[in-house]
Amino acid sequence: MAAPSNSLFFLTSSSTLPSPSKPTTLTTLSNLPRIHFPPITKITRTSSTRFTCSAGQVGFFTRLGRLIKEKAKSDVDKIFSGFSKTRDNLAVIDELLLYWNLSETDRVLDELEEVLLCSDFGPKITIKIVDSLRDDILSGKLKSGSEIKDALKKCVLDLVKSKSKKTELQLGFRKPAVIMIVGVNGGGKTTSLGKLAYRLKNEGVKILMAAGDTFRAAASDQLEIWAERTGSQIVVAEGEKKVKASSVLSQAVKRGKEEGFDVVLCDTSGRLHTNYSLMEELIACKKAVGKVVSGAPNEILLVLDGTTGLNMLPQAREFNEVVGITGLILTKLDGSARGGCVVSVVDELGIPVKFVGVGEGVEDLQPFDADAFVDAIFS
Ligand SMILES: Nc1nc2c(ncn2[C@@H]2O[C@H](COP(=O)(O)OP(=O)(O)O)[C@@H](O)[C@H]2O)c(=O)[nH]1
Ligand SMILES: [Mg+2]
Repeated sequence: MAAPSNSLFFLTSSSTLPSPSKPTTLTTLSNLPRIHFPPITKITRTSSTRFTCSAGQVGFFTRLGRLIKEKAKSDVDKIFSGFSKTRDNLAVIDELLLYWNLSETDRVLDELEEVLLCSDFGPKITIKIVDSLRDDILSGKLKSGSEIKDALKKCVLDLVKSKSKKTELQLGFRKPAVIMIVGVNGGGKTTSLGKLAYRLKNEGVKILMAAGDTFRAAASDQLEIWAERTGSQIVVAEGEKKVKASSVLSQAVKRGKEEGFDVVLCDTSGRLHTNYSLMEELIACKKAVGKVVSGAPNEILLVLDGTTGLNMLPQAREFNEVVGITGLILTKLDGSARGGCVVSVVDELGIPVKFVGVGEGVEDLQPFDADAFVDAIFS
């Protein structure tokens, strides 16, 4: 059943406010009363990096995806500091290899194995890496500690790159592009959506947010804060009656289409991946947006909490089976010494990591770049 038309609000919280003292008006989807919205903090943008968009531009989304990824290269410092705990953990490898000599190959490789396991590279990847190093050492290809270290880095890089192609956002060619963010509760969906909005806004993209987490009462308030922070507009469910998440998303995408938004960012509710009704809801959401814009959602990004290490694997498999995941966002890697899970998750699932969350700040969602990642974890 469709949601009652008076239960959806379209909040205007854009940075185009005439003056911060004026209350922001609320545009409704129907004949709703006007409410006031607090003044919006303006987000400053550097005009030199702004990506201007005009309707009908050929390859708009392709260029946007590439641009966002290219920016990752200039943000290596963020990646570097974000992975500091993993790097500290892996620094033991340098000590191990400092006084390297051939007669101690077995002991050193055993210790290397332990270090990689502690950083959540996972048993499969760890064995793959260690076996490959052992072969090259015994065949005389690797003769020094520094050669072994370089081979280790190359091995990890090859693993990530071979399974994680298309790390740019794939947004199709129809406006609005629709991105659905899914994952278990507390993983960082809403925060990542907010940070992604910030990144896209900085490129001049017109964003509409959809508060699709209708399960938790406070969820849309949290998203509204992100809408204010990023000067985005948002569609939320309001009122006493429970509104279906799929209705909110479908209304938002309709609105996005009618009003020429470039991207609709859809938040969804989280619960455990084993929760049947959550999975049903996500399937309904996916169908609902696809009915409004053919090919939508263009991206279904699964948010995985990096601190859960290898426990994220069964979660990821379940979500992927049910809704088909197009990319991963690994969050909270700043707080975790287990950055190796990036490698195991990519290897196990063959789904590209598109972004990594390395902090709670608005700029702490970084496009994933395999080279920067390997340099950051093995300094
Ligand atoms: N340190 C850190 N905290 C994060 C990151 N991403 C999200 N969080 C925090 O994780 C908590 C849950 O995030 P939230 O977006 O509400 O998760 P959701 O339930 O999946 O929507 C919040 O306190 C966020 O600030 C990250 O990359 N690093
Ligand atoms: Mg949330």
